[in-house]
This record gives sequence, C-alpha cells and structure tokens, in this order.
Amino acid sequence: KIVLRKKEEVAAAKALVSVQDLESSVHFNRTPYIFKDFLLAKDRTGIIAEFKRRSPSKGLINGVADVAEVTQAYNAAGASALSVLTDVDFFGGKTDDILAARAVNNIPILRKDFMIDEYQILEAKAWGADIILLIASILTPQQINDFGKFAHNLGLNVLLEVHNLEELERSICPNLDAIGVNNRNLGDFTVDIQTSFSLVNKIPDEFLKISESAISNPQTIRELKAAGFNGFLIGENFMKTDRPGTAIKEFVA
Ligand code: IGP
Repeated sequence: KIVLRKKEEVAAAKALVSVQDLESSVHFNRTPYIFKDFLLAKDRTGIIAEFKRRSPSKGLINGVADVAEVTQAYNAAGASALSVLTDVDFFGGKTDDILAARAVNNIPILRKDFMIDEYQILEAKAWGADIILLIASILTPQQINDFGKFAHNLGLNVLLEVHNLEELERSICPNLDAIGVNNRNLGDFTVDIQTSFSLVNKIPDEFLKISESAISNPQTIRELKAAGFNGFLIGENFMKTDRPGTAIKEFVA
C-alpha cells in the first residue's frame, strides 16, 4: 500500500521537477556531513532527534510545532543528527521541512521517508539532507545495494532499517553506513524494545548501530548503549509535548 502510494507521489514529483532542476539546486554540490563523526562525537548525545507531525499509528502528534525552531533546539541540546519526515500522506511532512531545517543547522539531517526510487535520493541531496533511509521490508536486496551505491556516489550516508534477523541477513551489503533496528513493527505498529537487544550482536561491527522507535526514557538509552548501540532515534517522546525543544533538554539533562 505504502509503496504504491509512493510510486504515484514520485511520478507526480518527477513531472513537476526534473532531475536537471534537482541537480542545479543550491545544496546539490554541498559536501554532506559524515554521520559517524557526529554520532560518535564526545560532545554529542548519539540521539537522532525526529521532527514528526503525525503518524499512522498515533494520529496527530503535534500540528503546531515549527520545524526550524524545534530542530535548532534539538541541535542545541546535543542531538547528533536530525530526522525529518518528508512523507506527506502518512506523516504530515512537507518537502520544505528539510530546507527549513538545513538553513539553521550544522549537523547531519536524515531524510525520513519510504525510498523506492533513485529520484528521491536526488531530492534528498538537492534539499540539503546528509543521510537517506532504506527500509528492508519494502525493498529487495538488489534495490538496497543499488540505492546504497547511488547514495554513496552522491556523498550521502545510508541508514538501513530492519525489524528482524531475516531482513538483516538478506539486506546487508557494503553500500551502507548504519543499521537501524526498528522496535516498531511497520505491519501492525506493535512496539518492543527487545527487538533491539536481540539483534544488536548480529550487526557486523563495521556498521554504526542505531535503535529506532519507542524510546521514552534516558535509562533505556543507557541500556541500549551498554548493549552496543551508537545511536538512538527518538520522535514521539519529544514531539508529543507543547515544547519538543524543552523536552529533549530535560531528557538529556
Ligand atoms: C521514531 P518514535 O517512536 O520515537 O516516534 O520513533 C522513529 O524511529 C519512527 O518515526 C520511524 C519511522 C520509520 C517512521 C522509524 N522507522 C520508518 C517512518 C518510516
């Protein structure tokens, strides 16, 4: 369902903005930040802080927050990277959100979306993103390898998302930088943090290890860190409050 919807969305975008237009955008020739440098930096928290207005599982989370203001506050609180949802239909994202975040932040930005076409990777580069997401459950191993290579050729960092051992084993390839274990099952939206603990030792050490979703307290981060994770993707816990920027500050204090 998501993939079909995305295909239509990409076709519509292609009709409006040509590849040539994307390649001549102001950000297209900028050198992306290196995800690893920020994730492992001593003065950063390892948190990838997400800007998310709504989700299929939770409905409306925050309809009023301003993307520039919130991402700047995330950055100031020590986030290692920012995650910005650009999916319109399911997450209420706007493509302009990445441009707005890029304008006021000097840390990596993840384009959080369902990537199914190289064109979306070119968009990510054109908007000033540094990292793209490849979701194992909606892509073939061949697509993951090809999109990973395509992104690397543009200097972008690649995060592969998996939810179980089978996805991890079939999807792993050299054209990746980080592997994220999603604690949320995208099929039925159930969450279980144990998903991360059970998969961490199956991820080869050459990849950064990220735990994604349903992280709601600092104690969980300490446990995930002890288990071997380098990064922690958090959205709802910050976005559900009136002031996501204040929420992250209190969280890391
Ligand atoms: C953030 P949470 O539970 O902290 O809001 O989760 C992030 O992991 C989640 O938004 C996410 C996601 C995705 C969204 C993980 N993988 C894939 C859309 C598509």
